[in-house]
Amino acid sequence: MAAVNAKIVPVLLVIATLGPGCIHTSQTEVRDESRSVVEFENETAGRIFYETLSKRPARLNREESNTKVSLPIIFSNEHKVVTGPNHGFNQAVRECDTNHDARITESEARIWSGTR
Ligand SMILES: [Ca+2]
Repeated sequence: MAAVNAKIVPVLLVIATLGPGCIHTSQTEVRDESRSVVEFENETAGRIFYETLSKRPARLNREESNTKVSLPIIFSNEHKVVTGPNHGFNQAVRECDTNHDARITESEARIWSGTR
């Protein structure tokens, strides 16, 4: 019986030391990708593309994942991964360059921007 108490007491002391508080760690990591290489048919195609890209809501250009690990009352850890700005650019290129030839034509840019 005394041996059991000897093991439980340190655990209880740790819990008592932590008290009602909880050790919480939070970390946000930005992961970006390399920017897609793309060319524009002409200056107008590039201008339309970049103007449309700049008007897009930020939520369309980002992805987020969130991992939470917790041991109730004692410990919790949150790890968030967000994508960087190149992800949004690459996503826009994939949407705009409909035939995927790494060349955005004025027509593709106009269709993508909705300014036909
Ligand atoms: Ca194209």
